[in-house]
Amino acid sequence: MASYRFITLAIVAIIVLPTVVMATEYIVGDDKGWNLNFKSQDWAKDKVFYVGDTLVFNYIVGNHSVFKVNGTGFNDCIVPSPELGLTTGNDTIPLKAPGNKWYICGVKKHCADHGMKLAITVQAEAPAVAPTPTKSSAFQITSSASQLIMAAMVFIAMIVV
Ligand SMILES: *[C@@H]1O[C@H](CO)[C@@H](O)[C@H](O)[C@H]1NC(C)=O
Ligand SMILES: *[C@@H]1O[C@H](CO)[C@@H](O)[C@H](O)[C@H]1NC(C)=O
Ligand SMILES: *[C@@H]1O[C@H](CO)[C@@H](O)[C@H](O)[C@H]1NC(C)=O
Ligand SMILES: [Cu+2]
Repeated sequence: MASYRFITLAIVAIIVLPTVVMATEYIVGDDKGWNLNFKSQDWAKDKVFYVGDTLVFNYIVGNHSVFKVNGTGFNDCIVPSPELGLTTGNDTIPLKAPGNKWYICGVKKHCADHGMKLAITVQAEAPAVAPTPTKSSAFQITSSASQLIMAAMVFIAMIVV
């Protein structure tokens, strides 16, 4: 009975986990955090951001801040009014919509003089099963149908257990 329950949980995990694991939390600047001489291009270049991911800006409270701006604000380092800024030192920003996003530091001339600016492009939601160009739509239908059948089997198994 116990092992049956374990198998059921394992099957649930196999179905559910891939969609959960896809959401990534990105620490901006990694170990160095959101700091002077942040190398925006270096940090972002190998990353693909998807809707559902989050950005975390880590820094010493008071030393920096985070403002979401538009492309003009990014290029010209235009800091919006202070109440629009994030200042907790651990600012978590969920990426809710696809498109270009721009963030700058609002402290002194950190944006203009120290490169404290970040531009990223957020892609639409990451597919649970990575699509390949060769996959036919028929296969995709088959694949989602088999997922449905598996989900139904798990549901039945759980009732039985
Ligand atoms: C934070 O700001 C304070 C005051 O300006 C400064 O003394 C300190 O060195 C800064 N810390 C870091 C890690 O930059
Ligand atoms: C960018 O943001 C600034 C300040 O919020 C605003 O005045 C300006 O019109 C915006 N520019 C564009 C192209 O949206
Ligand atoms: C930063 O915030 C996240 C949630 O927004 C939390 O999980 C995490 O523990 C916080 N880290 C610190 C160092 O406060
Ligand atoms: Cu700063």
